[in-house]
Amino acid sequence: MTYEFLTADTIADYISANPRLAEQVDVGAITEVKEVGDGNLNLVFIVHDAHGGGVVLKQALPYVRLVGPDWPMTPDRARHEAEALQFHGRLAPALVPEVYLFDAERYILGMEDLSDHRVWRGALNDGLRHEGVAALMGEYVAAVAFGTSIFSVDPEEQKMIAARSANPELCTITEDLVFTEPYFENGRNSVLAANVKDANELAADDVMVRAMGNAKWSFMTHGEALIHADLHTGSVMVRAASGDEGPVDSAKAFDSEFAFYGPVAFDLGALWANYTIAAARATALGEDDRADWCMNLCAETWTAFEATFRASWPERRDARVFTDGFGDDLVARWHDETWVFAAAKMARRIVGLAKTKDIESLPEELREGAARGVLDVARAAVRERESGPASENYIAMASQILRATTTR
Ligand code: SR1
Ligand code: MG
Repeated sequence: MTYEFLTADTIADYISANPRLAEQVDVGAITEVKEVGDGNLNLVFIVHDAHGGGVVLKQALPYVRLVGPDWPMTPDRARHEAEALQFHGRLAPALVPEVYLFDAERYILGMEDLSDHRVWRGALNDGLRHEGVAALMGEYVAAVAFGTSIFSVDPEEQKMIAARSANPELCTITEDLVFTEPYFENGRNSVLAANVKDANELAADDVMVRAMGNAKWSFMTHGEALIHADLHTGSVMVRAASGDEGPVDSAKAFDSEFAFYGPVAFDLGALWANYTIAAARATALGEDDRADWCMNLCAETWTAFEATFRASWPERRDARVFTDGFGDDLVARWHDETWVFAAAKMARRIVGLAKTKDIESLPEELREGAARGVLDVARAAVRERESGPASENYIAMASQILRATTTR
């Protein structure tokens, strides 16, 4: 597959040739072209002009950037991202970046410049508290759950959209890296020597492996909604209303190239997992108060998700068998699945490929306990959800484990 890759030198010409982009940036007054792709897959450029204009250009490479050309990967993922952002943007315009252009020949997405925002994971790692983001992400997941599913879309049309949204290669990454490889080594796992025993115990945990079988089955077969499918804290941009932290006036989910029709709780579990990982970092650093704040994000996301979904429920297209009782069952099922998807997402970020800066940037002596804590929370989550699935139970359980395993 050959197509021309963007470079800092060719960006101005590319913008000039695309009127929708040229509306955002004055090409005659460009002051800065920065390559900022710190994800695992793509090239990302931010372009600024002297008048305060800006645009982001993201180009999918035909391989996984993290690994290189030895791992080929369809650049059609850029179309999935564009189409998901556009659909989600119609449902929750404030909660995703605006898309200006999708170039199907060069797999380039032109979108809103969010330079006045920052990536939430980075802010969390700097010890900052952005208030309200977790609730906004709960609202986003609920808007997607309701608005892209058969509760809002004509069922025949929904099937056509789901077919177009099938994203097999990206789903394979998740099926392998999230659900399988932490338990069946494929040459991509790694941990500190001090955590080898923890990783071996995880892989030998029959209860965990069985839970991962159930979760993977759900991921591979439950086409409930056009989910984001990679909704970690590195896929969220945040902007404080004033200063560096505090209440936010904007939060946006981006990087939705993994989007496909999948289980709603997968996105909720991804958020919970990454809140827990942020809490593990705070605990390791001796910041117990901030760890509690991070863990409480789980409740904020869930509460907002449930309230938003329930508020939409009376508007569903067909209430005949999708009764209020069914709606209650669905919400309860999603809460239960959130625990298990969170467990899957935590374990993979400790043991498998594509780890998190939250844990990896800790000094080794602290990283040992934080990694162990996250793995122990994952193994406890798949067991303890059966004893009472309230978010508060998860928070209490995880906080206690993270404190008990710290090596500070
Ligand atoms: C090979 S891609 C590795 C990971 O990066 C993305 O953010 C997804 O989480 C994926 O699993
Ligand atoms: Mg990503």
